[in-house]
Amino acid sequence: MSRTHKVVLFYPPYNGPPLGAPLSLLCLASPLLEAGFEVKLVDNLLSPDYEQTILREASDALCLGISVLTGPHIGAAVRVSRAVKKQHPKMPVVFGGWHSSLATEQTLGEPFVDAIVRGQGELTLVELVQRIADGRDWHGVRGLSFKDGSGDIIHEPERPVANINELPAPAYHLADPGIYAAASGVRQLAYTSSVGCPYQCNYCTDQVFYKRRFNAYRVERVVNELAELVPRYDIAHVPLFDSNFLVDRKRAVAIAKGIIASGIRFQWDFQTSTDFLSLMSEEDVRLFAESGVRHIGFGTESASQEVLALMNKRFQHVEQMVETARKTYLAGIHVVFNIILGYPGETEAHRQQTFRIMSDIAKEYSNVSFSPNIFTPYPGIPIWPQLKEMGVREPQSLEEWETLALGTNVLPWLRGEELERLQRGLEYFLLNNQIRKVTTKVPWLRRGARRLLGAPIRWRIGKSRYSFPWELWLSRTVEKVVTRRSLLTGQALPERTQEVC
Ligand code: B12
Ligand code: SF4
Repeated sequence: MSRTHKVVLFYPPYNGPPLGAPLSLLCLASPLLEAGFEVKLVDNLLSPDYEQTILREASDALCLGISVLTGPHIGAAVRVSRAVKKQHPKMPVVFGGWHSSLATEQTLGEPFVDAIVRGQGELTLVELVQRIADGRDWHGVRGLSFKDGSGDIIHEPERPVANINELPAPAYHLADPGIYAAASGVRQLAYTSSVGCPYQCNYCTDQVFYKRRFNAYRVERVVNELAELVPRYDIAHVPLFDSNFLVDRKRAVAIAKGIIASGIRFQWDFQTSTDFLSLMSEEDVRLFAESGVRHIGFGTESASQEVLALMNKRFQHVEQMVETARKTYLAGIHVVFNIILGYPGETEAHRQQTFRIMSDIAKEYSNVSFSPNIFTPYPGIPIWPQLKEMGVREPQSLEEWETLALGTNVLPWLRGEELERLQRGLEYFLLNNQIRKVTTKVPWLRRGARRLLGAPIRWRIGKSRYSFPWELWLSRTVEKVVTRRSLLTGQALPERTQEVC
């Protein structure tokens, strides 16, 4: 039996906006605290010298747990694990989270990783830590993969996904929202009201973790927790991390009504699919706005029904995108349609169709913005077998996955001229939407500028003619001048240059 009770949990730095304290670690901390362990949370925002902090804290800890997403997380996770192993060779290093759960064998092949908690981590980690504290071996811990004494890799059977209502609330008290506010400028608190999505999109791994089961907190729990947390930490904004918030529309509306009835005011946002929102009444969508929803993200991905079928997104139709745009417009909610470009099987004609239809939607409904990305295959996505047949090389080591940033082009069908045409088309699509947004805000510019700039751009997109791109050169020059002026004067950039489009 060990005399120490401390567990160190580390959230590595990533590329992206600070979204509040890492929810994964706060969820993992709660059952550990309930079981009597002490938890030291290390996040680079709270501890910029995270490596030194971890080395110091690890000297009297039971184990180090690290949360790992594919991409930049991996670099710091590897560096810190190596340093810990060098200084404290007996200290178990446990990886968890999406990347290690989806590329378990490869990750565990690294000498500095002792165990991986696969999937939902709360119950598995507490059982493992208990075993470490008691000096017992790790065989039989469901959901765990580990190296035994002889270095063999053991995969214990899966642990069934727990009903999240039976799990304790995240340990928000471990992370001061004030420090995150200093980094992001907003007092925000990340919250998950559900996990799991019933769909099986071919590029998404939600199904691997949560088995297509929508597993959600009851309405009262969500409303009571938010009504307690928001004033306690003086929170202005709550981003929901649910995979698809509107799977149970009745529950979602009841949450909005509960928030209104609580009298607590804050902004919140969520992500979902257009098939669900388009089925809601205008009145219910307005209720979201009234309860504080300012923004909703949608994985629309393409406006070509053929590409949507290739993605196994047959549940989604263009009419639903239009209906979603209309209802959110009436409610005054800003929406972002994510777009995936370069998906295997997508042709230039499909792409043009997407640009055209999406532009038409944004023309009609000014609350719509777009976030386009080039298809990036992450570990464990269902389409990997076909991708390999098409010549996509799967990264062969943990560190190779680190450089797989979003949009990195590793797609054999999207090279050279084809890729250049895609990028040009995308730039024109974004420029067209930016012009529309700017000219809508300045009425006297509206007709003239749209005719002068918008018409040739629409022609180019429609015909896929991208030679001598003078409009792009002009826009880049304007952007440079505005950015330079902002750097010189310290004035904030105008909204339009910061937006995606
Ligand atoms: C919020 C979020 C982010 C945020 C997280 C920031 C923050 N401060 O929390 C940021 C911006 C970093 C992010 C980035 C990316 N993300 Co993201 N993200 C999410 C999202 C919406 C929620 C994650 C979350 O907090 N969930 C709630 C917590 C409680 O769950 P959890 O994190 O899964 O943690 C549980 C388990 O994983 C496990 N666990 C996690 N860590 C650990 C550690 C240990 C030691 C143990 C034992 C267990 C364990 O236990 C936890 C409790 O059950 C998920 C989708 C989803 N619904 O989960 C996608 C998701 C995780 N992201 C995804 C992707 C694709 C990305 C990006 C690669 C995409 C991109 N835009 O570049 C980047 C990668 C990082 C980068 N670019 O630097 C994929 C997974 C990809 C992958 N293979 O890693 C997901 C699943 C979306 C999807 N359906 O495809 N993301
Ligand atoms: S709808 Fe979204 S969360 Fe659900 S499977 Fe598709 S991409 Fe994943």
